[in-house]
Amino acid sequence: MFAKVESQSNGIDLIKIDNEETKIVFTNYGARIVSWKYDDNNIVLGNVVEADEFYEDNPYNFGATIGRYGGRIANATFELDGKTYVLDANNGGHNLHGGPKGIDRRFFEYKIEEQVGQVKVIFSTTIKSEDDYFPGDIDLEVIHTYDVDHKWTIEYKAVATEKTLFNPMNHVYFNLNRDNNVIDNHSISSSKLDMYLLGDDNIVKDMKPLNLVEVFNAESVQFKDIFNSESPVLKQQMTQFGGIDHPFDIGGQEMTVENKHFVLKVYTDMPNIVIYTFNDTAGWESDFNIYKAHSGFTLETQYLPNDINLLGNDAPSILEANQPFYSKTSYKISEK
Ligand code: G6D
Repeated sequence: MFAKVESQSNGIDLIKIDNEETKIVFTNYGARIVSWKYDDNNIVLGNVVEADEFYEDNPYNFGATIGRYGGRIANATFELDGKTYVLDANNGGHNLHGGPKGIDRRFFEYKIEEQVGQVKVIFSTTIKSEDDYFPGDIDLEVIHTYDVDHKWTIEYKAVATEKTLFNPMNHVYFNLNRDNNVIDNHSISSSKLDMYLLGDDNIVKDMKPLNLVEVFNAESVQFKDIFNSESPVLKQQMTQFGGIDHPFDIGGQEMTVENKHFVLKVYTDMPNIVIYTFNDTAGWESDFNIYKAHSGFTLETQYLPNDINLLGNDAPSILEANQPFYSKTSYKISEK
């Protein structure tokens, strides 16, 4: 395995890692994954940056590191230790993806370590309170590791100067279809498939998720079964949001997504996974926008979005000052 770096004229570096039948590309712009290929099959979306041209500022956050808080914070406000914090509202009235100055659009420092059987790219940056209005600054390392087993691992290491919220994630979109057709034929399985329902504006309604294993009486569920379900609750949610944009409790640390060609395993120490089936693809006027609804799906490992307003002092995203934060998620691709 080896890595090579290609620098573009605009400050974007492409870090290309070759592992024979699979190849993966990261960039310093948003510490993103840019491309992941199994032979000539694209596993992830958004690889237009492969050409030596500006990475179009797309609203979908392809492959970007998102933070300091990945999901929505309702009404862009929260209370911590009796103090109210008001954030930028960049999604309706809500704060999404860490706000307009989230880390997805910044250039990270990085170094590459080539080790036996794996390559590590260690990205680092500092998130400043003055940029996003959360309390405290955070020193952050995002470590992307690719190994001989075709496994991509993301580790987050962080320390904050003050008690704050921290809930990072990666916004990669997958599509395992060789023809890149819509992902309706993919199935998901896990020891639990509990789906948190959304109220208006994509905010989690309550702490009572819908058990999909029970709804479908099956441990493996295809996306199209969810999209077309006759269950009144699911039908309402699918009609309102055009597909899945929901947090899941997967009941453990492992989830599988597959189609007839590939198996994608996700391993995470985060309690929730937000699955977004790319429901709204029309909002970006660009020649690069070749996407139709359900062209891909995300597996955003994180704490429950808006946990601070749902759970208050018990919100797991609360990070104490000077306490090291660590989290790890891996995605492993294999051919059937
Ligand atoms: C996130 O949950 C959100 C979606 O609603 C949004 O449209 C997307 O990012 C771009 O997954």
